[in-house]
This record gives sequence, structure tokens and C-alpha cells, in this order.
Amino acid sequence: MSDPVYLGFDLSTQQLKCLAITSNLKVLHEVKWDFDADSTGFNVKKGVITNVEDGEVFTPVAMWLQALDGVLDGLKSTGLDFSRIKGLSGAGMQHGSVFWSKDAERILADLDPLKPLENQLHGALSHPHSPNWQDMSTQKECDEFDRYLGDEETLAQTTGSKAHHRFTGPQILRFQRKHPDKYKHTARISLVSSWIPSIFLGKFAPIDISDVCGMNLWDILQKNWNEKLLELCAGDFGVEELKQKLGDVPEDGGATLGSIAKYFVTRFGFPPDCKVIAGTGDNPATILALPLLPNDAIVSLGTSSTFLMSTPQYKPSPAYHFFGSPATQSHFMFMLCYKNGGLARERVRDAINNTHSMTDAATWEHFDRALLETPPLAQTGPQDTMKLGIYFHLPEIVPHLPAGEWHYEYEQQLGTLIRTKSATNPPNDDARIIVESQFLSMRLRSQSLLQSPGSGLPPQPRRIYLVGGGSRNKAIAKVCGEVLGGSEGIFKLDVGANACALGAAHKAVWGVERKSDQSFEDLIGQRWSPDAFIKKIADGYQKGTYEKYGEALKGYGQMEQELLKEYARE
Ligand code: XUL
Repeated sequence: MSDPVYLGFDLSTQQLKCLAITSNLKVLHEVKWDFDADSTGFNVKKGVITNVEDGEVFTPVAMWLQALDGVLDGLKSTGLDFSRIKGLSGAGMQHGSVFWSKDAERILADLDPLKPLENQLHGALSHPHSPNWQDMSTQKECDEFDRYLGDEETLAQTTGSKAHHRFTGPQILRFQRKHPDKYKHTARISLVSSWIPSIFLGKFAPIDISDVCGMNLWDILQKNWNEKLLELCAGDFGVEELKQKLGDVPEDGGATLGSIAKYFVTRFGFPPDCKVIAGTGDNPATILALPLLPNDAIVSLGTSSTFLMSTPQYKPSPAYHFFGSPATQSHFMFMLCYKNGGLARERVRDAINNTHSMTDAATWEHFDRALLETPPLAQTGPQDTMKLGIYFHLPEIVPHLPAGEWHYEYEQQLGTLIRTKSATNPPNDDARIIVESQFLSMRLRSQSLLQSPGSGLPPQPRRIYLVGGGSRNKAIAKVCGEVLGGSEGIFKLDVGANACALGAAHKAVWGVERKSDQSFEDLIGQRWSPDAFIKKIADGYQKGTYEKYGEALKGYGQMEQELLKEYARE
């Protein structure tokens, strides 16, 4: 066996993963390092350190180096012949930043192949920690960002998103005020996705064209840093210095950044011509896990939920996120990100399981039965009101509401809402109402981007691909099709939890093997075999049901507006 092999790394909150695939996209090996279980010497819980008082959530960068040592050793012990590795790329959790010192490039270029990475890079950092996307410490800075160009609409129009706590611009602003000395001694600021290729290259890698949109600093349409936002972010240190720290951003997501550093050639046996391809964010990498067509959607049902689409339209709003596409320069990535996903559903599951004696606390059996046996919108007949609810055990990003649970009945003929204390038959009806409400929120926010898939059908996705833990649940997939449609149905992407590592590996294959301007979709589309990777698990569009949820959507939108008004007053 001497076929080329490509590596895709995924550096996420709780794990570092690596997938090794062939040119024909066959997965050969998968190696994982779990920060809580496998790391030594770092006091992390679920991969992070939390300073509750200030709302800070961060990660020791040295822990990632230890993980990289471990994953590369792990890959060696699979027996993989490293001389076959022709390229690699990485996916990094979005928004996180790494602050490199002025000595960093010298240290990176001169690593001792007899020693692991962890012991050698202390001096390469001006700050030992990377702020994590769960950080909540930047409300003041976010308010400044939202105001600086006029209002949050203008910020969203320019950068693809209004200001968010986790976005790197507000994070850097807070950092330079809190640690002016460290900021001054910072030579470069990487995102997690550009930190990975920096290590492999032995020099600073540029920030990626898609992941840069998670900073609130990049003008998406101009494809340039926004000078005014840099001015706010840099404060007294000045725009030029910050620009140097951020570096240039190449437009081509498939760009080869260079060949692998000699450290990895000597220590692990990588070939000296192994190419390092630009990394990208974990969400942009997820849409590279398959040749996603415009009007197809990926719904990731993990601890949090995300809804992702690739689209040629740029229609930003403070209610969601737009990013540049990681691979197709004329396209954008649309993203909804919810904090209340799997854990919120688990709370309803637990309440239902508590009504059954002698049941396995983690079983979904009773939840699924309640979900399927309760009619859509918990309506007992066509004249009955539609039951709606919102279940947020954490403060939510969209709609921006505090933690809480709210119940309503929607009288569709009159278009009126009545607030109720609970569902009519709690907790069983809650199974239906929570799942519907999560998908109704996605439908509400994505509808203006969707087109008719043809044959006179109403606008809706062509296919919906489910990924993440929740994609195993067929009952949830069925309701997903009822609410969100999908003219060809609901599919499960078999790589499930590895979608971003696979997307990164695909990016490496495309970056190295593409013919001059061959698109990602073309190259991956030719090699990708749907039979091996996807399985239809539920029907999508069902005439009548989809339209009924279209009616419910009016009530759902009103319910959100009413709650937003109520909580804006507080
Ligand atoms: C997206 C976001 C998370 C992180 C970690 O905006 O904050 O999805 O990328 O997965």
C-alpha cells in the first residue's frame, strides 16, 4: 500500500482528533485524545478552566501540545506508514485565540526532534491560555463593538454577525486592556484553526478566509480587515501594530501554506514534501464533510445545535451568522448556533423517565414514544389551539433570552397567543413541543435563504443531513422532516461526531490534488460515494404537515417577539 494519505485534525473543546484518509476518501485510522481523561498536569473540566466570577472560560495551550504529541504517537502505533502522508489540514473550535511571543517563530523553526512538543514551546507564547468560545466575559466590549459602526445591524452587515462574547475582536479588546504588557509582547495572534498549521509549518500560518469571519473584525464583502473596528480593538496600541499581529488572510481556502517542518520529518517520518493546507473553523469544516450543494442544510444535534448552509446569497442579520465559505470563494456559510440543544432535550427526557418506574435513566425510549404519539403541535383536532413552548436551561444566543421555560397556545384563526403555565399534558407533550420548537426556530431564521427545490414545492431544503449525537434518534429525525421539510428527505451522515475532522481531511485532499482551479465540490463530489457515507433516515417534506407548521411559525415568531419585549424591559 503506497497510496497517498491525508490527515484531518479536529481541535475541539474536549478532544483532539485525527482522521487519516486515502485520496479516495476512505477512512483508514481515527485517533483521539480526550483532555479530561488523557491529559496530565492540567486542571481542566470538560476541557476548560472556568473563572465563574468574571465569566472567563479558557484552555491551557500547553495541553493541546501534549495532546498533539499523544495523537501523533497514537497514529504511529496504528502502523500507518507516515511516508505516505502527502498533506494535512485542521479544524479548530471557532473564535479561540492564541497569543504568540516575539521569540515564537525562532523557537518553532528550531524544535529538537528528540523531545516532545509540550516541553519546548513555553517561550513561544506571550499568554499561556486561549480564550474559549464559551467565554462570557466581554459584554462591555460587545456593547462597544455594536455601537462603533452605528448599530448591531451595521456590524452584522459588515462582519457577518453582531458582537458576541466569544468573537475574537471583543476578546482581543478585553485582552489588550487587561494585559497591556502581554499584548505589547505579542508578535502574532492565531485562531485555533491557524494555530494547528503554525505548529506543523514551524512558522506562523495565516488566518483562514472563513474562520476570520468569527472575529467581528473582517469585512466579508470587501475581503479585508475593517479599519474602524481594528481602531476600536487596538486602542492606544494603534491599528498598524494590530494588523501585524493578525497578518494577511489569503482568499484561497485550499492554499498550500508550505511543507511540513523538519521536526515532524525527523521525529515521526513525515515525508519532507508533505503539504500543510490552511485550517478552518470546526463549523466551516463540517460543511466540507460532504459535497454540500446550495439549498442543502446540515443540522448538527450535539450538546448545542447548529444549522449550516452553503449559499451564494449574503443576507446578514443580528439574529444569525454569516461566514465566508471555507472553499468556494463566491459562496458564504450561513450558521445558526444554539446553546440549548441536546441538554435541554435531556431534561424533558429525564422528566418523562421519572414518571416510569424501573427505567434506565438515560433511555430515550419513553421520550421517543411520547414524541411520536403526540400529534403535531399537540393539537387534539383541527379546531384545537397549537401548543408552543420555549425551553432554555441556558441563556440563549438566538433569540437572545435568559434561561427559562415558557408555554403558549396559538389560536391560528385569530392569530392570537395565550400564555399558559405548562403544556396540557406535561411532561409527555413537552417531548413534541421542545423538538418542534427547536426546528421551528431554525425554519424561522433560514426561510428567507431557501429556494423551491422544483416541482412546484414551497421553498425548503433539498436535503437535510443530520450529524452529532442526536442524529442517532430516528423519532427526532422524523419531526425534523415534518417541520423543516427536505424534498429528498432527512439523511444521517455516517461519520457523525467526526464530521469536522473529515471535512479537514477532505480539505487537505482537495488542496494537494486539485487541478488548477478545480472546485472543492467537483473534486470531492467525484470521489465521494453517498452509499458509504449517508443513509436516508426519515421523510422530509410532507404536504399538509409542512404547511401546518408554516401556520405555527407565525405563532412561534410572535411568541419570541413577546418574550423579547418582556425581557428587554428588565
Ligand atoms: C460557533 C461556536 C461553536 C464553536 C465550538 O460560533 O462558537 O460552535 O465553534 O464548536
